[in-house]
Amino acid sequence: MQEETFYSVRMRASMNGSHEDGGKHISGGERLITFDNMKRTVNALLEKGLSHSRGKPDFMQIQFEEVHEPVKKIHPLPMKTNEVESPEEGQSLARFLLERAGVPRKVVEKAYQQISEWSGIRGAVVFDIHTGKRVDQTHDKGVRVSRMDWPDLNFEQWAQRYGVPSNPRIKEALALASKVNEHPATVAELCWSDDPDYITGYVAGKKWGYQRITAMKEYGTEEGCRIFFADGSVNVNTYINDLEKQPILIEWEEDDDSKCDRKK
Ligand code: PML
Ligand code: MG
Repeated sequence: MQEETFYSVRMRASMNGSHEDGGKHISGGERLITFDNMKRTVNALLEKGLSHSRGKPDFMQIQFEEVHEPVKKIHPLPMKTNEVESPEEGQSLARFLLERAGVPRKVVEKAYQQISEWSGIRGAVVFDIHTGKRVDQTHDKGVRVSRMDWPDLNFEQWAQRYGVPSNPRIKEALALASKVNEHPATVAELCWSDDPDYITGYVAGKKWGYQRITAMKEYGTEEGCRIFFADGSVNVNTYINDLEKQPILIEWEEDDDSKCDRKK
Protein backbone atom coordinates (compact mmCIF):
# COMPACT_ATOMS: atom_id res chain seq x y z
CA MET A 1 0.00 0.00 0.00
CA GLN A 2 1.28 3.45 -0.89
CA GLU A 3 2.16 5.65 2.11
CA GLU A 4 0.36 9.01 2.33
CA THR A 5 2.42 12.07 1.38
CA PHE A 6 2.77 14.79 4.02
CA TYR A 7 3.52 18.48 3.66
CA SER A 8 5.19 20.81 6.11
CA VAL A 9 3.44 24.21 6.14
CA ARG A 10 5.10 27.14 7.91
CA MET A 11 4.03 30.71 8.55
CA ARG A 12 5.86 33.67 10.07
CA ALA A 13 4.63 37.22 10.42
CA SER A 14 6.36 40.40 11.59
CA MET A 15 5.82 44.14 11.89
CA ASN A 16 8.09 47.00 10.74
CA GLY A 17 9.70 44.81 8.13
CA SER A 18 10.67 41.19 7.81
CA HIS A 19 12.42 39.34 10.62
CA GLU A 20 15.67 39.53 8.64
CA ASP A 21 15.32 43.31 8.42
CA GLY A 22 14.87 43.64 12.17
CA GLY A 23 11.04 43.63 12.23
CA LYS A 24 9.16 42.71 15.39
CA HIS A 25 8.05 39.08 15.50
CA ILE A 26 4.25 38.82 15.59
CA SER A 27 3.35 35.18 15.01
CA GLY A 28 4.52 31.85 13.68
CA GLY A 29 2.96 28.49 12.95
CA GLU A 30 4.01 25.04 11.83
CA ARG A 31 1.78 22.25 10.55
CA LEU A 32 2.20 18.81 9.04
CA ILE A 33 -0.70 17.82 6.81
CA THR A 34 -1.86 15.85 3.79
CA PHE A 35 -2.53 17.71 0.55
CA ASP A 36 -6.32 17.65 0.91
CA ASN A 37 -5.96 19.83 4.01
CA MET A 38 -3.72 22.42 2.32
CA LYS A 39 -6.26 25.20 1.67
CA ARG A 40 -7.78 24.93 5.12
CA THR A 41 -4.35 24.94 6.78
CA VAL A 42 -2.96 27.88 4.81
CA ASN A 43 -6.14 29.85 5.59
CA ALA A 44 -5.89 29.00 9.29
CA LEU A 45 -2.25 30.15 9.39
CA LEU A 46 -3.11 33.33 7.52
CA GLU A 47 -5.87 34.05 10.04
CA LYS A 48 -3.52 33.29 12.94
CA GLY A 49 -0.92 35.77 11.70
CA LEU A 50 -3.41 38.50 10.81
CA SER A 51 -5.36 38.62 14.07
CA HIS A 52 -2.71 38.67 16.73
CA SER A 53 -2.44 40.40 20.09
CA ARG A 54 1.21 41.35 19.37
CA GLY A 55 0.15 43.64 16.53
CA LYS A 56 -0.74 43.96 12.86
CA PRO A 57 1.90 42.42 10.60
CA ASP A 58 3.30 44.13 7.52
CA PHE A 59 5.31 41.05 6.51
CA MET A 60 4.12 37.47 6.27
CA GLN A 61 5.50 34.34 4.66
CA ILE A 62 3.54 31.11 4.28
CA GLN A 63 5.32 28.24 2.59
CA PHE A 64 4.78 24.54 2.10
CA GLU A 65 7.03 21.69 1.05
CA GLU A 66 6.66 17.97 0.61
CA VAL A 67 8.24 15.91 3.36
CA HIS A 68 10.31 12.94 2.23
CA GLU A 69 11.26 11.48 5.61
CA PRO A 70 8.90 8.91 7.18
CA VAL A 71 6.38 10.39 9.64
CA LYS A 72 6.73 9.06 13.18
CA LYS A 73 3.68 8.85 15.48
CA ILE A 74 4.20 9.59 19.17
CA HIS A 75 1.95 10.00 22.20
CA PRO A 76 1.41 13.40 23.80
CA LEU A 77 3.28 13.94 27.05
CA PRO A 78 1.12 13.44 30.14
CA MET A 79 -0.29 16.77 31.26
CA LYS A 80 -0.95 18.46 34.56
CA THR A 81 -2.08 22.03 35.28
CA ASN A 82 -0.52 23.70 38.33
CA GLU A 83 -2.63 26.61 39.58
CA VAL A 84 -0.53 29.44 41.02
CA GLU A 85 -1.46 32.83 42.52
CA SER A 86 1.25 34.99 40.93
CA PRO A 87 4.10 35.00 38.39
CA GLU A 88 6.57 34.85 41.32
CA GLU A 89 4.99 31.64 42.54
CA GLY A 90 4.86 30.34 38.95
CA GLN A 91 8.52 31.04 38.29
CA SER A 92 9.60 29.49 41.54
CA LEU A 93 7.60 26.35 40.72
CA ALA A 94 9.16 26.30 37.24
CA ARG A 95 12.68 26.30 38.74
CA PHE A 96 11.71 23.47 41.06
CA LEU A 97 10.27 21.43 38.17
CA LEU A 98 13.36 22.01 36.03
CA GLU A 99 15.57 20.70 38.82
CA ARG A 100 13.29 17.72 39.33
CA ALA A 101 13.58 16.98 35.60
CA GLY A 102 17.36 16.77 35.94
CA VAL A 103 18.71 20.26 35.28
CA PRO A 104 21.28 21.09 37.97
CA ARG A 105 20.26 24.06 40.17
CA LYS A 106 23.33 26.09 39.13
CA VAL A 107 22.44 25.64 35.48
CA VAL A 108 18.86 26.75 36.11
CA GLU A 109 20.24 29.88 37.83
CA LYS A 110 22.63 30.58 34.94
CA ALA A 111 19.83 30.30 32.42
CA TYR A 112 17.57 32.58 34.47
CA GLN A 113 20.32 35.24 34.56
CA GLN A 114 20.06 35.49 30.77
CA ILE A 115 16.35 35.02 30.11
CA SER A 116 15.63 38.75 29.77
CA GLU A 117 18.39 39.08 27.12
CA TRP A 118 16.79 36.29 25.11
CA SER A 119 13.23 37.60 25.11
CA GLY A 120 13.54 38.93 21.54
CA ILE A 121 14.58 35.55 20.14
CA ARG A 122 11.88 34.13 17.86
CA GLY A 123 12.57 30.44 18.38
CA ALA A 124 14.16 28.49 21.21
CA VAL A 125 17.54 28.70 22.91
CA VAL A 126 19.45 25.44 23.44
CA PHE A 127 21.17 25.43 26.83
CA ASP A 128 23.75 22.79 27.79
CA ILE A 129 23.12 21.24 31.21
CA HIS A 130 26.82 20.43 31.64
CA THR A 131 28.44 23.77 30.83
CA GLY A 132 25.52 26.08 31.70
CA LYS A 133 25.97 27.85 28.36
CA ARG A 134 23.83 28.54 25.31
CA VAL A 135 25.09 26.18 22.62
CA ASP A 136 23.04 26.96 19.50
CA GLN A 137 24.46 29.48 17.05
CA THR A 138 21.12 30.75 15.83
CA HIS A 139 21.38 34.26 17.35
CA ASP A 140 18.05 36.17 17.28
CA LYS A 141 16.35 33.57 15.11
CA GLY A 142 16.50 30.76 17.66
CA VAL A 143 15.65 27.15 16.90
CA ARG A 144 12.33 26.79 15.10
CA VAL A 145 10.86 23.36 15.75
CA SER A 146 8.67 22.35 12.83
CA ARG A 147 7.15 19.41 10.97
CA MET A 148 4.84 18.36 13.78
CA ASP A 149 1.08 18.36 14.16
CA TRP A 150 -1.78 16.88 16.12
CA PRO A 151 -4.86 15.99 14.03
CA ASP A 152 -7.84 18.03 15.27
CA LEU A 153 -10.27 15.23 16.03
CA ASN A 154 -7.78 13.30 18.16
CA PHE A 155 -6.74 16.51 19.96
CA GLU A 156 -10.37 17.42 20.66
CA GLN A 157 -10.99 13.97 22.17
CA TRP A 158 -7.91 14.43 24.36
CA ALA A 159 -9.00 17.95 25.42
CA GLN A 160 -12.48 16.78 26.31
CA ARG A 161 -11.09 13.89 28.31
CA TYR A 162 -8.87 16.18 30.38
CA GLY A 163 -11.26 19.13 30.58
CA VAL A 164 -8.92 21.66 29.01
CA PRO A 165 -10.03 24.20 26.40
CA SER A 166 -9.73 22.71 22.96
CA ASN A 167 -7.77 25.66 21.57
CA PRO A 168 -4.97 25.57 19.00
CA ARG A 169 -2.48 27.18 21.39
CA ILE A 170 -2.52 24.24 23.79
CA LYS A 171 -2.52 21.78 20.87
CA GLU A 172 0.52 23.43 19.28
CA ALA A 173 2.45 23.84 22.54
CA LEU A 174 1.88 20.26 23.68
CA ALA A 175 2.70 18.88 20.22
CA LEU A 176 5.96 20.84 20.21
CA ALA A 177 6.85 19.85 23.79
CA SER A 178 6.09 16.18 23.02
CA LYS A 179 8.35 16.24 19.97
CA VAL A 180 11.19 18.06 21.74
CA ASN A 181 11.08 15.94 24.88
CA GLU A 182 10.94 12.72 22.90
CA HIS A 183 14.45 13.48 21.68
CA PRO A 184 17.02 11.56 23.75
CA ALA A 185 19.22 14.65 24.19
CA THR A 186 16.47 16.83 25.71
CA VAL A 187 16.43 17.01 29.50
CA ALA A 188 13.66 19.61 29.96
CA GLU A 189 11.93 22.56 28.35
CA LEU A 190 10.86 25.90 29.83
CA CYS A 191 8.32 28.04 27.99
CA TRP A 192 5.94 30.93 28.33
CA SER A 193 4.27 32.98 25.65
CA ASP A 194 5.38 36.29 24.18
CA ASP A 195 1.72 37.23 23.69
CA PRO A 196 0.57 39.98 26.06
CA ASP A 197 -2.80 38.33 26.70
CA TYR A 198 -1.54 34.87 27.66
CA ILE A 199 0.33 34.11 30.87
CA THR A 200 0.18 30.31 31.26
CA GLY A 201 3.48 28.57 30.53
CA TYR A 202 5.01 25.19 31.23
CA VAL A 203 7.97 23.05 32.14
CA ALA A 204 8.16 19.77 30.21
CA GLY A 205 10.32 16.74 30.74
CA LYS A 206 10.32 13.03 30.02
CA LYS A 207 9.31 11.77 33.45
CA TRP A 208 6.85 14.41 34.71
CA GLY A 209 5.40 15.34 31.35
CA TYR A 210 3.85 18.67 30.39
CA GLN A 211 3.46 20.68 33.58
CA ARG A 212 1.35 23.75 32.87
CA ILE A 213 1.77 26.70 35.25
CA THR A 214 -1.07 29.22 35.19
CA ALA A 215 0.98 32.40 35.73
CA MET A 216 4.52 32.86 34.43
CA LYS A 217 4.43 36.61 33.76
CA GLU A 218 2.17 39.67 34.15
CA TYR A 219 -0.57 40.37 31.63
CA GLY A 220 0.45 43.02 29.09
CA THR A 221 4.11 42.03 28.83
CA GLU A 222 5.55 40.76 25.56
CA GLU A 223 8.64 38.99 26.88
CA GLY A 224 8.37 35.27 26.21
CA CYS A 225 10.77 32.39 26.76
CA ARG A 226 11.55 29.01 25.23
CA ILE A 227 14.64 27.11 26.39
CA PHE A 228 15.59 23.52 25.61
CA PHE A 229 17.87 22.20 28.36
CA ALA A 230 19.89 19.56 26.57
CA ASP A 231 22.74 17.17 27.06
CA GLY A 232 25.34 19.23 25.21
CA SER A 233 27.68 16.29 24.77
CA VAL A 234 25.64 15.34 21.69
CA ASN A 235 26.27 17.13 18.41
CA VAL A 236 24.18 20.28 18.69
CA ASN A 237 23.74 20.64 14.92
CA THR A 238 22.32 17.13 14.67
CA TYR A 239 20.04 17.89 17.62
CA ILE A 240 18.72 21.06 15.98
CA ASN A 241 18.35 19.33 12.63
CA ASP A 242 16.26 16.57 14.25
CA LEU A 243 13.97 19.14 15.89
CA GLU A 244 13.55 21.08 12.67
CA LYS A 245 13.26 18.23 10.22
CA GLN A 246 11.95 14.99 11.76
CA PRO A 247 8.24 14.75 10.92
CA ILE A 248 6.10 13.86 13.94
CA LEU A 249 2.37 13.37 14.40
CA ILE A 250 0.82 13.25 17.85
CA GLU A 251 -1.68 10.48 18.49
CA TRP A 252 -3.46 10.12 21.81
CA GLU A 253 -5.00 6.81 22.83
CA GLU A 254 -7.35 6.22 25.74
CA ASP A 255 -4.71 3.81 27.10
CA ASP A 256 -2.26 6.69 27.67
CA ASP A 257 -4.50 7.63 30.60
CA SER A 258 -2.74 5.50 33.12
CA LYS A 259 0.31 7.73 32.65
CA CYS A 260 -1.58 11.00 33.04
CA ASP A 261 -2.55 12.99 36.07
CA ARG A 262 -6.19 13.84 35.44
CA LYS A 263 -6.11 16.89 37.69
CA LYS A 264 -6.78 20.01 35.63
C1 PML B 1 2.74 30.29 23.26
O1 PML B 1 1.64 30.79 23.21
O2 PML B 1 3.63 30.70 22.52
C2 PML B 1 3.10 29.21 24.24
C3 PML B 1 1.98 28.81 25.11
C4 PML B 1 2.41 27.81 26.18
C5 PML B 1 1.34 27.32 27.12
C6 PML B 1 0.14 26.70 26.48
C7 PML B 1 -0.80 26.06 27.50
O3 PML B 1 -0.61 24.90 27.84
O4 PML B 1 -1.71 26.75 27.97
MG1 MG C 1 3.50 34.07 20.47
